[in-house]
Amino acid sequence: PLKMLLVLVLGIAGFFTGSSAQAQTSLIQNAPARRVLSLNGSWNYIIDPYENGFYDYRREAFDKSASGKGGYYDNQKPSTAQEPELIEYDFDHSVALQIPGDWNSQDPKLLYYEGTIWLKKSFKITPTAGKRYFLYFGAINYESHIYLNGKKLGMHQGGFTPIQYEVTGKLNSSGENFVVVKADNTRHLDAVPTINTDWWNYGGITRDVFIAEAPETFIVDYKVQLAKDNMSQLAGYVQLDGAGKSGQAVTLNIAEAGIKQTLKTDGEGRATFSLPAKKLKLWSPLSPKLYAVSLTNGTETVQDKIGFRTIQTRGQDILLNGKSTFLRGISIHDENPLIPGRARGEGDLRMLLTWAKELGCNYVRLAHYPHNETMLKLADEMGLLVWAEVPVYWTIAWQNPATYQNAETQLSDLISMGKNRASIVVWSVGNETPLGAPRLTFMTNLVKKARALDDTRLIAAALELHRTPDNVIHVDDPLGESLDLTSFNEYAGWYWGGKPGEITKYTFDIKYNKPVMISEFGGDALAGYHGDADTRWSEEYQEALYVNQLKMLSTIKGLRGMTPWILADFRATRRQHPVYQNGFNRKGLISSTGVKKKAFFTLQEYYRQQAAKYD
Ligand code: GCB
Repeated sequence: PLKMLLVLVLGIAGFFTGSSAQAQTSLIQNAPARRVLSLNGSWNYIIDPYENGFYDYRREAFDKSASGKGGYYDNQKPSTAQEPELIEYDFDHSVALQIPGDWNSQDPKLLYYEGTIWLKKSFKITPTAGKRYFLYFGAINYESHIYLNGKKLGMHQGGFTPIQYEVTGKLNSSGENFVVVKADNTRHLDAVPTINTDWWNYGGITRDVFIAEAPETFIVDYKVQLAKDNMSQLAGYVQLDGAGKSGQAVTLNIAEAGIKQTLKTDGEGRATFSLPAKKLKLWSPLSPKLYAVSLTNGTETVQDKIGFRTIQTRGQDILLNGKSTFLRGISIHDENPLIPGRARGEGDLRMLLTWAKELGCNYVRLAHYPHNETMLKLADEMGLLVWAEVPVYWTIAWQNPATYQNAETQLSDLISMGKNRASIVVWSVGNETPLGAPRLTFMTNLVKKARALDDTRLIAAALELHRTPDNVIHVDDPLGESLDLTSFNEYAGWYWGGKPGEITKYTFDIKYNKPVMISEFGGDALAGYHGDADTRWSEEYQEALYVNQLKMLSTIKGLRGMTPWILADFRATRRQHPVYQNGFNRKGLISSTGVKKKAFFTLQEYYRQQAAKYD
């Protein structure tokens, strides 16, 4: 009975935290590459801190009332009758936000806003009989209620993963349609992330929005990758959705590799495959070879560009395509420091990765939450390995089953979105989570989930360390047992350990015989502020910190990579120093005006040497 109760509780929790009440088609693989109508652009908005557009004056939700009407999602207009109704909002005469884009960076009065904003977009589409339609949002932070033509599609929680609703039969055949989103970025103790983070709580529709069209039975999902640790075997599956999904022929074609195979779906609409692929040119940062891959199901063809590589560990080595490698990385937030605000699309994202390439990187840590799907594709194209992460950050509500379910859903959606990207080599299940039994259970379950969903990549988490008076840094978090890498954040010379010149006295005691990857180190510097190596906030201090960190870290035998914190300055409310910070975490190697600080060149030189050794 206890077990049954647990199942029930988890079931209910899933119901409340999941995408929506309606049964969901799994996320459409490579959705942006389907036949789409973009809904990017101007969206009219209404700021609604009291949620007047959602609750009536007795605080009953309009969308739970018998008629389901009364909320702003009705997008009502005054009638032309003699005595028009009172309507106290009007989207069409309201100002607009540009989507994709957070609201904080588009209107000064919204910089610190946390709460509800309603967004509305009218659009024309004439649905074709026999086609299916899906409304797709790359991300909305944090909780969203989505309505099409006044009818609710669902509710979603989680600010960094795609949201998708089938709208077949719900589009007006007249062609005139509107979608209304209630986006609410209020922070909650039991949410993922929780109320306390070191990044800005950007709200709104921060990634692309579109309607995707598909045939009645269509290719909803696929995985085309190398088999685990096998450089000459392709393995994966194709999944159809729709009434005709079973017993269908689907053709996988990788013309350049001479691969053409017709697969037959089973009763569940799934065809798994395992094929020899002898002469593939493997993907690597030095040679980011992508193959045009197409999947054809009747009249439907889905195209992708996919790279093939293996990643594994052997003792303390990280093997990329069987060869030992050193991960020359940098941590990155999904933020364009020049706006400053969430990166809004390919241009912003390409700028960030171009900076990483200039630094000499072959690797990036996309912290601390899932980044834009476009970012993952650019990493494939530009030749950068990726650490991808979920926002299980600091003090999560470890004991709350709904919180776990939420984290697991975000992890599953991330893996679903990224599984065909050769660039992604690490799934990270969290960052700097405090030791304790409930946390260990929570995190271990996420590790198991990640492995069950994808056994071809490495699993990691950014751990913490502790020190003893003999100047030894110990890394022995029990979670490390189940991870493939030993990764930890280490802030000697900034939060502890004295001045940069003093930190080389530390030595390391690392429990696990696994590759060591320093997931963070660094310190703030205000670009253009100069002093000596002991003057905190100066470029010289940060430079000395990097010089001595690299010296200290080189004593770690199993050191196989690092992602210092961080590529560029970013907004953070914790960073209040009025002279040096001004609401920015200044640990960037590049300033919020795009200027490279001295430490950029220190790390660049070190990476030049590492590349000479390993590449
Ligand atoms: C950390 C966190 C990161 C912070 C950074 C800092 O350990 O993982 O999110 O921004 O330190 O600057 O303190």
